[in-house]
Amino acid sequence: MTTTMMRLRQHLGLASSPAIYTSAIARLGNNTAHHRRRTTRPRIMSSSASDSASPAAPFEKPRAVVKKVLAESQPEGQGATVRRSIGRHELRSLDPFLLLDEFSVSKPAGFPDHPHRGFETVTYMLEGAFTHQDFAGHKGTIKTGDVQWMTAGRGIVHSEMPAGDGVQKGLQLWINLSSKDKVIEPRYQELESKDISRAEVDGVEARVIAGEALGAASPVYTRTPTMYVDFTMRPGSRLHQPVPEGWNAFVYVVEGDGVFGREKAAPTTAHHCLVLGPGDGLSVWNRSDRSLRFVLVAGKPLGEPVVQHGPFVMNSRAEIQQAMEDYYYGKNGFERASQWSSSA
Ligand code: FJE
Ligand code: FE
Repeated sequence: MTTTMMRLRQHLGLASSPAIYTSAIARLGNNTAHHRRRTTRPRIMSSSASDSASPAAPFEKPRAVVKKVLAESQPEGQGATVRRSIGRHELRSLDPFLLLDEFSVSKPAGFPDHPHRGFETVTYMLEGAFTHQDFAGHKGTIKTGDVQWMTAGRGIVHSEMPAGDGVQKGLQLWINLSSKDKVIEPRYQELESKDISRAEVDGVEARVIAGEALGAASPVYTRTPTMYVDFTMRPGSRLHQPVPEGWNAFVYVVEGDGVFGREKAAPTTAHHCLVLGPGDGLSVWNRSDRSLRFVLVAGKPLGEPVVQHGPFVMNSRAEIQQAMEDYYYGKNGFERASQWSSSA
């Protein structure tokens, strides 16, 4: 069977093996959601964990946790395991976010050749290394603490495979693109760990992947306005972090346990995703005796219809049909797809 044939069969759900695309479509499902447009009033406020003169939270409208979801492990890719939070049944999508996977992968498992169109993937390595290769010759390895911000735009075909021995861990976030950005040329923004802006205030460390926190700012350009911060809080510390009003926001706990939103709330442990309600900032307390590590992610909702078919995310069924056809025939951004296969 030719590669193109296999591709079509896979997309139609006819593939025998390897079945990465079929499983993607089956698991990620067809997700049609209509979102109301909202007005957004992003605000940049000065922020400091030492801002503790007043016992009350320094926000007019502190954000509370409105939903808590445990990211349970599930198979994905080829022999890989992910803990999916955003994108799972209970948390279909949180405009503009489509998916958050905490992946944990050892060779020879991984995510072999697959396409993307219409959104961005942000891969943040927590432990170990991953090698990516795409159909345009872009190749690299990201290691612990590094970030790859990939704007798939009109089309990318790539592989993402573990590079080291043992378990390689990280987070992969999918951010939707607005209709006008779904057809742009693909682009990468890569940050090595040492180049990620960081700040430390009163026992709270922030690594800023996008946006700003504790006075540190990220150089990443976010086409869909996004804030993404990795916080580590020492025992006994607290944090008051502004989050732009009108943006959808969530927390994913990586390690330890913490109290989020309300001082009297029950602590949340690792692998839980917390959806935050409306407001202008988030307060967090670490009352445990070990470090708390979590990511805080917020984004300006696009307010556009979302039609998802596995690794293609567009605004309508017709556009999904077009994406599958383009991928199959190698058109409109997928020209190199038919010739290429990764060396991994
Ligand atoms: C996949 C489409 C995909 N979660 N976490 C379909 F894009 C993928 C995929 C990933 C992925 C990759 C990494 Cl490095 C981390 C991920 C899904 O590549 F697995 C399917 N089935
Ligand atoms: Fe991918």
